[in-house]
Amino acid sequence: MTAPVRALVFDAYGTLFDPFAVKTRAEELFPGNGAALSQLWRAKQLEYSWLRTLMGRYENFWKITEDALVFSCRTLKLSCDEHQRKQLMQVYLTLPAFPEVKPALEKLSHLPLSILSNGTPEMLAPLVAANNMTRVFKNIFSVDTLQMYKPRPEVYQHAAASLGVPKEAIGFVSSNYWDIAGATSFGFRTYWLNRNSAIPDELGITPTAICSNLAELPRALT
Ligand code: LAC
Repeated sequence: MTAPVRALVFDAYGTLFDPFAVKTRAEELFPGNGAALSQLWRAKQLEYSWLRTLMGRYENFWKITEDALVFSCRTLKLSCDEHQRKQLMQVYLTLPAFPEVKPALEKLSHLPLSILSNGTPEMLAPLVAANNMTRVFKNIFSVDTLQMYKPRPEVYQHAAASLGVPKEAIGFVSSNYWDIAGATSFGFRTYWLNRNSAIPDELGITPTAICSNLAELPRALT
């Protein structure tokens, strides 16, 4: 029989908070390009996290997010001055939570809830505060402590060791399949939030359960 989940750890961007909310501001600044910019920006941000981890050349998530924005604007031939860049970066500090997130977390509050994110503490604290969730989370773990990004196993190990709970009793929740793959490979129980009916990557790794959004998680845990 599998042990019950004793703690829950959540990814932040894409799982709790919507990084594509930058699209509105991007569209205001660059009409007709909001969708393309927000998608390329997010894809490059993640690519830079993996590349820098592979090369052993860590820069924090704020820096690589800004670098990814510069690259994306140049690729799309958008002349983005420093003021516009700052405006877009600021949106990252106030991204909205997905609508079902807060009520679902309330239903899960009998368990210790933590965040484990690529974001720096300086990015995550205002984001959680902007969504009135400061008291919801027992811990906010950042990869910045380790200077390497997910899906390195050390990152998931850091959360498990800090919680003092065996990894097989920790439920890890992410909408990012690559993150779910890393957490499953490490040994967490994993819950993939597949909000957009995405196709799972062919990595030979299967999550413990799949939910279409966070509202389904309480049932998936029973
Ligand atoms: C995070 C990103 C990768 O919060 O979604 O870690």
